[in-house]
Amino acid sequence: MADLDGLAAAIEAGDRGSATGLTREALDEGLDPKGILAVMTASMRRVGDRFQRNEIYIPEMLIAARAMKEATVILEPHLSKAGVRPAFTAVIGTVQGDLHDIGKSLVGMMWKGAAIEVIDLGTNVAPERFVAAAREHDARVIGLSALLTTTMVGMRDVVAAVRAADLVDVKVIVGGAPVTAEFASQIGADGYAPDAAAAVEAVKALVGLADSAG
Ligand code: B1M
Repeated sequence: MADLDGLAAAIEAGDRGSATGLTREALDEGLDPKGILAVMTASMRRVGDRFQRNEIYIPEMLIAARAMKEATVILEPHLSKAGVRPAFTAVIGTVQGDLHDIGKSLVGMMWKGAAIEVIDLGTNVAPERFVAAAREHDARVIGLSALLTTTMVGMRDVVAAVRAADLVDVKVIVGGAPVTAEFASQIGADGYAPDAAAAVEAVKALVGLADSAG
C-alpha cells in the first residue's frame, strides 16, 4: 500500500531517494496525483514552520526543498493529465548586479512546493527582464532578491518599471538579507518576507489566496 506518511517524512528529512521512490509507488498504485501533491505541500509547510521556529536551519530546508522538487518532477506530468493547474505564476530573480542565488532559489523552491508556477530568471536580472517575463508568463507576482546593500537599491527601479509598464495586477515582493519591511514600503513594493517560509504565506496573501494546503 502507498506510504504517504513515509513520503511526507522523506520530504521533511530531505531523503530524495525515498521521496521519489514513494511518489512513483503511489502513482503506480493509482493514487490521485492531487492527493499526493497535497501530502507533499503539507510536508513542505511543516518544514517552513519548523524553520521559523528555529528547529531546523537553512541546509535542512534546502535539502527538503530539493527532495520535494525531485518528487514533483515525477508528479508533474500526472498533474497536467489530471487537469491540475498551478494557482498562479510568479517570476523570481536576483536583481541587477547581484550574483547571490541561494536564498532566491530557496524561495523559488518553496513557492513551487506550494504549487505555484515559478519562472526563475536567475541572477543579475535587469528591471526590463522582470517586466518582460511577467508579461510573457502572465504572472501575478514578481519576486526580487538582493544580498548586497549596493544592489538592493535596484529593487526600486524594478518597482518603477513594473508600475510604468502598467502591469496593474502584478504584485512585487522583495526579500534578502539586507532588505527590511521598512525598505520594502519605502520603494513601493507590495510585499516583503524575511525568509523563504514567510515568503510562501506572503505571496499567497498578496494574490488573495487563503492557505488551504494540507
Ligand atoms: Co557574498 N556577500 N559577495 N558571495 N555572500 C554576502 C551577502 C556578505 C554579507 C558577506 C560579508 O561581507 N559578510 C557581503 C554583503 C555586504 C553587504 O552588502 N551588506 C557580500 C559581498 C560583499 C560579496 C562580494 C561583493 C564580495 C567581493 O567580491 N568582494 C561579491 C558580490 C558578487 C555579486 O553579487 N556581484 C560576493 C560574492 C559571493 C559569492 C559568489 C562568493 C557567493 C554567492 C554564491 C551564490 O549565491 N551562488 C557569496 C556568498 C555565499 C555570500 C554569503 C556568505 C552567504 C549568502 C547566502 O547564500 N546565504 C553572504 C554572507 C552571509 O550571509 N553570511 C555574503 C544563505 C541564503 C539562504 O540566505 O540569501 O539571505 P539569503 O536568503 C534568505 C533570506 O534573505 C530570504 O530567504 C532566504 C532563506 O530564508 N530571502 C528572500 C532571500 N531572497 C528573498 C526573496 C523574497 C523573500 C525572502 O521574496 C521574493
